Amino acid sequence: QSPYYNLLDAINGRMIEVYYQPIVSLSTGKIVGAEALARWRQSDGTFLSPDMFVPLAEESGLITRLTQLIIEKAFDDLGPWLNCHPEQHISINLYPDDLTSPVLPALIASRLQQWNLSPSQIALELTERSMVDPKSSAQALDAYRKAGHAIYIDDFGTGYSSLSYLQDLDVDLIKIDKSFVDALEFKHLTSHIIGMAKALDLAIVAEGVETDYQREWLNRHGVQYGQGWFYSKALPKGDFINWAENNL
Ligand code: G
Ligand code: G
Ligand code: MN
Ligand code: NA
Repeated sequence: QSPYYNLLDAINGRMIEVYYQPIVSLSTGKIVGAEALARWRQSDGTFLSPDMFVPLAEESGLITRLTQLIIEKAFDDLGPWLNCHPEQHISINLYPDDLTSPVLPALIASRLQQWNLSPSQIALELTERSMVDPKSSAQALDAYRKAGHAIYIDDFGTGYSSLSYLQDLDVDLIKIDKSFVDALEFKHLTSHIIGMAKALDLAIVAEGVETDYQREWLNRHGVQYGQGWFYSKALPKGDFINWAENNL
């Protein structure tokens, strides 16, 4: 069977699972939300990383069905927990094709209503790649923002697009890519990214925080939030709720 049909079967069979990686305040260590991350469990029990199947989903036109499944599972998993914690949010990764789908905003709105949640409890992550053609994204992003969702720019600093989209589009937050957090020789560049975000009044999440040194440096330089193995890996629903309840 071809990889396409394997993926189609996995989506139809709802065999893609969602893990949640906490996003925390760097100054207090307390949880502010989580990112939903797809995991494809194979028949031998191992997980296939999204890097292996999201590109296939994009090329083969399955991405929006995958995103829809992730959104449905995220609400099934964490709807009750989000209802108990109105200040917490979940961020969902969207790809360029997702932005033209009328299905996704309707799905999010109906699930928010079902669980009596605020739109601010769902944030949307877009990679800089989605900003290569800002005009085609602008309408969808505006609609999501008007509906009350925050827009995050994912993998910030690794894209190929001009940064002018930051002026033109209403973005709320940038996620500084892990490569900047990893590499000490990029410190100079990283402090400029932080300065630019501040000038544009954007909040910042640092990705891939693995050490207390990184946490301390980022916090001292004004980065508000972090995500990474220093705090927690992405966790399945039960383990995530457990972690979150201990870090509220
Ligand atoms: O899960 P992992 O840590 O390996 O994530 C790798 C990348 O795959 C993430 O940075 C994210 O951009 C992408 N990714 C993870 N989950 C999803 C998802 O549910 N949908 C989409 N479109 N991309 C995802
Ligand atoms: O594409 P996106 O950056 O949204 O997803 C985050 C990715 O980075 C996930 O695949 C996640 O498993 C991975 N990740 C998150 N935190 C860490 C970390 O501290 N160290 C490493 N090596 N990878 C991480
Ligand atoms: Mn992401
Ligand atoms: Na990222």
